[in-house]
Amino acid sequence: MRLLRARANWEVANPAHEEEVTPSHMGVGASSGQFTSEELEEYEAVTCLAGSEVIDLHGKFVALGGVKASAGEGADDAETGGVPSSAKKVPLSAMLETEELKNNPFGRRLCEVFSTEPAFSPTWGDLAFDEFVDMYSCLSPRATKEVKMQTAFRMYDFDNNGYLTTEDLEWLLKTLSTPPPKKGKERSCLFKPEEINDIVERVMRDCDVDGNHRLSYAEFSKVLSRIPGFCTKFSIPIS
Ligand SMILES: [Ca+2]
Repeated sequence: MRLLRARANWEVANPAHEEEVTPSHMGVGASSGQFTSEELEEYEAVTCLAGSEVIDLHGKFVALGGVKASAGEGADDAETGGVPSSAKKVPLSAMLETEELKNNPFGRRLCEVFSTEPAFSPTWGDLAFDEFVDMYSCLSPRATKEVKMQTAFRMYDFDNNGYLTTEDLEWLLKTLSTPPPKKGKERSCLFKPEEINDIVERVMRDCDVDGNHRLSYAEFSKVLSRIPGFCTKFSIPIS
C-alpha cells in the first residue's frame, strides 16, 4: 500500500512523530465492495480515520473522477510511475472545485504537499486514492496536534528544503493576505512589500531561537503549540 510507505518515510525523517491509533473497524468489511476487510484495517492503522470514513472518502474520490487501485493490485509498475494501470488520480483542478478547498487560499499547496507527482510538472497536485485519504486524515478533527503541525510545516515550506526561510514566510503572508479573485478585478496583496518584510523580520526575531535566520520544525512547532485553537482551525471534516 502506497500510503503505508509514504507515511513510513515521513516518520523516518521526523522521529518525533508518534501516532496512537486504535483500529475501530465497526461494522465495515466484506459489504464495503471496493475494500477487503484487511485493506480497511490497514487504512485504520495508518490513518486516524474509521473504515466507514475511508468508504465515504472513496465515494468522494470516484465522484471527482478518480479510480482507486483494485485490492491486491501491485503498486510498483515502473511503466506507470508506480501507479497501477487501472488507477486514476483526481486532478488538482477537480480538487480545487470541492467545497472545502475552493475558498481555501492554501488549497493548491495542500494538494501539492500530498501529491507524489513531480514538483512543477503539469500534474503536480493530482492525488491518488492513498494520497487523497492521507490528506483528509491529516486534516481530520481527530488527527493529533503533532500530525497537524507537521502538515502545516510541509505546506509553508514552499521550497521544500526542510526549513521556513524568510522567502517561505513572505510567500505565506502574501498567500494569506491576497483575497480570492473577483470578476474583472486583479488579485492584489493587502500588505505592501515593506509591511511584509517587517512582519517576517518580527517573526524571525521572536521564533528563530538559534539565530540562523530560518525556522526548523522544532522552532516552528514551539510557536504553533502556543496558538490557541490551532487544531480546530487546521481541520477539514469529511463531508
Ligand atoms: Ca523552506
